[in-house]
Amino acid sequence: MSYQLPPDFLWGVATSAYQIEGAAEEGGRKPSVWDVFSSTPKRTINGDTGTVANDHYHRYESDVKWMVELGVKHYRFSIAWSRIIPDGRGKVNETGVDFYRRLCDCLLENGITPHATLFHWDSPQALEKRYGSWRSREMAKDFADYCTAIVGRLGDRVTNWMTLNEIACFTHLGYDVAGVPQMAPGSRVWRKKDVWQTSHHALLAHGLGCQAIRAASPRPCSVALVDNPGVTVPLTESPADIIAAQTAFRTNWVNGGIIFPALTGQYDEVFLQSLGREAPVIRSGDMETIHQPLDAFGLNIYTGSHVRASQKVPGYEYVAYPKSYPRMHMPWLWLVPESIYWAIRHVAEVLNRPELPLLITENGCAAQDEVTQQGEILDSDRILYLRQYLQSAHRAVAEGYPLQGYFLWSLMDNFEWAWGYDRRFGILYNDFSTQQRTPKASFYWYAECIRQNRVA
Ligand code: IFM
Repeated sequence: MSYQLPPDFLWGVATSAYQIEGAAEEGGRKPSVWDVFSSTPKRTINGDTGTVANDHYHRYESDVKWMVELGVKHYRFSIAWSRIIPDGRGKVNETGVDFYRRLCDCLLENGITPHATLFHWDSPQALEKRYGSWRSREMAKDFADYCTAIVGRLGDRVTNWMTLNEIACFTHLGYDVAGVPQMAPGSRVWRKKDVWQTSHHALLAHGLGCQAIRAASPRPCSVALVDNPGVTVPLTESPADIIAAQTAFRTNWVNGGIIFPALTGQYDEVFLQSLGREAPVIRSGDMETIHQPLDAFGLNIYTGSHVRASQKVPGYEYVAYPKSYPRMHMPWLWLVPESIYWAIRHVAEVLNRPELPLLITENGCAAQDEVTQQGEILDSDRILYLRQYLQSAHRAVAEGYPLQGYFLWSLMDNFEWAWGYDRRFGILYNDFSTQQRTPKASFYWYAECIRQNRVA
């Protein structure tokens, strides 16, 4: 099999603002919740923060040169709300907007299309103080106003917009902290209902954000949401295991309360029943606001769970990973390449959205990279991971599912949230003491995929 992809397949790389920009106190930027969280003792490994990160704010031109060398034609990055409206609402900081103007100009001059995510977790701390960020419905309105401000200013350069990245992570992992160490910012809430309320507000922000983007864009544009569903993978591909995986997908992790409302306009019924009194308050009109027409949908896929048919109610069971099951350098990063194919197929068949153009907006892995005496990083483990996931993406395309492109996470090693700089997801190695970037073997392998337009 040659694993050839269609001529118009989008090859990209992805990053996010807080994870690479640094320059936390420059250009009028004010603190985000991640500045405060990461500078609080014991919140991140080694007390790492994104204050300097990859210093991309000052080095974006040379980072774009690396993209040119890679041959990539699409770049997904995020915009920091706290650079654009440092107080969360109110006055726009034009110096912050200018940074993204310069970045986009540099991308466009180099033939690279910008894909901008408007929110990748780093909300202004001022809104945390004012009303507890996502705990309040006000956050959705403030987010939409921020969308209006930035899309109106950058819409002459950017036509591919993504509203929010991974709602479950910045709501459920931030607020649902009863009894477990907090993995992300968010004031502690003890009731599940309050946690579900935060993700409901984020869904509203997505809906209002879509409307704001379309109203503010000076040119026709594409609007997407980016989600990381819990992917159920049939253990065998027997018809019974496939039905089991499809059934389980509805209630796996937070799917029924996030990807379902976004794509169908309703919380999944079985899921809502299982929440019972812990379900969020849904006001009249909310579901219409949330269920906006989309031009694309982004899937961030890293792993999956195996499911098989069972005689017992509910007709399926999860299969635990055996002791020697392969895993990359994160506790949750089991090697389940089929998860890409099944995520795509579940959107088409379980969510009944076979027409919706899809993008893999993130896929990649952390590996224990070592620099050899010759200064090379021979990450054959990362190549093994990426090749198998891309083959699974190819299968989806070959079977006719509307997968349009793939963004590798990540262009370079960066600030991996609570794991700080301890975990490396990049295909460029970053020496954080010198900010020197070095291509890993996976960089050259991915360049070959792009050059040959196939999974090499
Ligand atoms: O680094 C993160 C990213 O910010 C969101 N998706 C998962 C990546 C790896 O954990």
